[in-house]
Amino acid sequence: MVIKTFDEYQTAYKHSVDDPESFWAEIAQEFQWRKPWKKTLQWNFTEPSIKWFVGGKLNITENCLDRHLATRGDQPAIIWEPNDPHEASITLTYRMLHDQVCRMANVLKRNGVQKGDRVCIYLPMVPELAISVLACARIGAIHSVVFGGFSAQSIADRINDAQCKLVITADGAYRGNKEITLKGTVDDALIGCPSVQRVIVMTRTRTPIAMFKGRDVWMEQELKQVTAHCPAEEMDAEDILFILYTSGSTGKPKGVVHTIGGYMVYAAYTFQNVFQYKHDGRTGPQVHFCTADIGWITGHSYIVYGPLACGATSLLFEGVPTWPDAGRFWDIVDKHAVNILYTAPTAIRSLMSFGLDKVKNHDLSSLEVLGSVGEPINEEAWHWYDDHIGKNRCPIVDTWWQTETGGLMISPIANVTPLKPAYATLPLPGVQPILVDENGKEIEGNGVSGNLCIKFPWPGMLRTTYGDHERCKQTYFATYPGLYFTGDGCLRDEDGYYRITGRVDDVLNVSGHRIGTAEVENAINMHTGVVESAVVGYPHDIKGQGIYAYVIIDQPPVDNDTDLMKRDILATVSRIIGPIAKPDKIQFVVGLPKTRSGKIMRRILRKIAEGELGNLGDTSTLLDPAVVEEIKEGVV
Ligand code: 6R9
Repeated sequence: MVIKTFDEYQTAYKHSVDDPESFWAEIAQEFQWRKPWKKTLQWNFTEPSIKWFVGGKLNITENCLDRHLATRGDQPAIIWEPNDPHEASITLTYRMLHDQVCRMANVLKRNGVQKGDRVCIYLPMVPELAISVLACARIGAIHSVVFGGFSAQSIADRINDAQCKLVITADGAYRGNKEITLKGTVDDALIGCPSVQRVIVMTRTRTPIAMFKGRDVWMEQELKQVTAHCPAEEMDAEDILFILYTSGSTGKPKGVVHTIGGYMVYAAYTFQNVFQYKHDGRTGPQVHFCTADIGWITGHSYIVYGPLACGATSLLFEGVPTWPDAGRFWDIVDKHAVNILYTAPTAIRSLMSFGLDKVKNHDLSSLEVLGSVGEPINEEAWHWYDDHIGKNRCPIVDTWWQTETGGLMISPIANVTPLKPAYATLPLPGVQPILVDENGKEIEGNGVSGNLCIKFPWPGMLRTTYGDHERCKQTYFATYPGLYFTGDGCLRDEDGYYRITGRVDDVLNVSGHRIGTAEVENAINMHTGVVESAVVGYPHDIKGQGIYAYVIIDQPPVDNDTDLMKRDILATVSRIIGPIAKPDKIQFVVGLPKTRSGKIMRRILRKIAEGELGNLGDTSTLLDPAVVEEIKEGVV
């Protein structure tokens, strides 16, 4: 399944388009199935209904763990680097990881979790997070990991949507010089979550927390009660592996559903090929360091499932890139002889701003492949990454994909695909992109741009949105009938290379995090005294996009303290969604530019936020063009 040359890529790509079923069947055969599948693919994009490896039976943890024991039981599976560089790092071999996953799986069973039950995981980036995820998969429970930066309200919404029975959390988390409460936040969330019967709590920060009798148990004590023997549950290829919530242009975040067989094959295939992972690297099995949090899809696919399905060594880092100083990533690369570094443009831009001093004095010679994900990478950041981190000898794979796609979609293959800075380059085998205009008409040829859609299923794609299939259909398959719509704009240059230009819907990408403008507006509108708000993105040097909020209030703030009121609004957004959704700028306005039919003209607000005051385009259809002048005067 490994592509080694550009010719092989072209051959594989052609095969994957001419005969997708035989292409993916060949790859899937390399995994361990309890029962073979009867039909490779059944699909339509209308309902939509997508099934891969129909009738096949397997357990993904047998593929990620058991399968490797004979050949690489003593090889590191996970290397954990703690937040504090003075705390010892931990290495878990495949044998140790297998043992711990089985124990945790038995703890889940002991606490009433059965096949098909949903488990919410709200943990810091510690080995127990990966172990908990795999423990769910071991017994056929469905995990829903919630990123540690989300608020109690966001946790509650996600728990209720999926009707989770159990929550796994920790007393607290370390992030840089901060200590964050997790259990307290979960306690707040659970006031409104009747489905939760049990909370398993691990100790990380040893901060005092409430433990409620009959509901809360200590992970450490539970683990003492079980053995390391836990046979894997036999699962159907199309059983749900996990739910992961993500923001869209409307309403609350939706639970993207991935199923076991297709997701596994796709995560592993893309991992192996794009990063060209080597078991026989210069110093043994390569060390793969993906800096994402497991709370996002990147962590699911390229810290946990992809690397482990391939028997790789995956590094899991608890902390942040800028603590104790902005050299932390380089310190980790040096310390653990990292070979593959996969991070986000926002991290690169942030580290760039600290200058080269923090890069010097670190030996980065172990690096062989660099990756980028989460948002478009600008050329300046691309070159800095190439020059100063890769020393012009490591290919950069700019990987475009989404929570919904499960794995990488448009990306170079390291040392195979000729690169072009800031381009995600070419579709991977099995991926059939198509650009369409506003009316859904295909834009053919090269040197064109349009809305990016995918016209044929790939094994890692989402199957539904949890509990609301109609929403899945409307969001992804109704805009352009017969196509999966990504929400991204894209250009295809004269060489047929793809460059993703950013979202064309009302989704923001702030430091690589997806945030819906409607979500932020709803949170702002919950604040006392706010009448209405409109949120748009604007270019931000480090974050990629910043959040600009225009807010109408019903009366002057108490004591006329507008600054305090802005901070109160930020506190409200933090409470409702989490700190990651806090606007960077708030402007109080007396009105919003609306059309006669009452629609906010975001185009104008976007231009103003971008500072393009002289170039607002046609404002004649506005109900009250005077508000625009007023807004322009009050720009922050
Ligand atoms: C994996 C992940 C998905 C959105 C996607 C797009 C943006 C991701 C990108 C990229 C340009 C890249 N995006 N990778 N844009 N170049 N290499 O990030 O998933 O959190 O669901 O975000 O991120 O806009 O639609 P997710």
